[in-house]
Amino acid sequence: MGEVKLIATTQSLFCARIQWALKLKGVEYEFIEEDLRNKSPLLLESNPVYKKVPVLLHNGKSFPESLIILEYIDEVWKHNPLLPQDPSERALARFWAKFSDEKVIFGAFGACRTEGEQQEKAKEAALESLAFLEKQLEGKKFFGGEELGYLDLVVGWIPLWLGVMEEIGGIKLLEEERFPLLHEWSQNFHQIPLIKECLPPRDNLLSYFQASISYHRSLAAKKP
Ligand SMILES: N[C@@H](CCC(=O)N[C@@H](CS)C(=O)NCC(=O)O)C(=O)O
Repeated sequence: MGEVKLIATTQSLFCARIQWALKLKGVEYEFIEEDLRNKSPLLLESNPVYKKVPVLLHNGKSFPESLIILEYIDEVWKHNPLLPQDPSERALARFWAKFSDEKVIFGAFGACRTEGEQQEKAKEAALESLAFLEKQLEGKKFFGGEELGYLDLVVGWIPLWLGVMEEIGGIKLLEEERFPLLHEWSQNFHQIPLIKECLPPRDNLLSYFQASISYHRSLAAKKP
């Protein structure tokens, strides 16, 4: 199937989902750690458009954008399918993945990095987005049904990354009483050995988000 390399950082939630997918498929790969403060020529050549990680290198080609990479992996290594086989379910899984990346991640980060009245507004919006995800779990163990699937990997940042953002932001979004299904899913997902294997140490994430949230708050404080 050819050599597989992943340009990534250990702290990135977008990169973790690719590692999980490769592990679920049993694909051997080389992890190339990128320094995002001093981007390597390899990253700049492999993803000249966005210059972001993750990038998957396979058979002389480079594939950026984590959702696209997940689909590519699923098409090349067909065993342990990630996306649903039914076209309508597949389309909906893609819809919720896009929603999660565009609304939930940035909504949650927005709620954690703001303060005061702005934070209240951002929190309301983030809670509304999380409620949509909660509904997707009704009657299911995983977003993919009985087995882990594409959408589980996409929202797999929630158990660790959201917890860290909440801690630094000083707010709680994923309350157990409000989101019982997401809460239970988070706990189950986090305990899966293959998932745990690729999680960055919590302390690293804490210092990473501490710096990022302090930076955003200082910018906001300077605004007239
Ligand atoms: N939509 C992209 C987002 C990737 C992304 O934002 N990666 C961050 C790391 S978490 C990055 O490379 N940032 C570097 C930069 O913005 O210059 C994906 O799904 O792959």
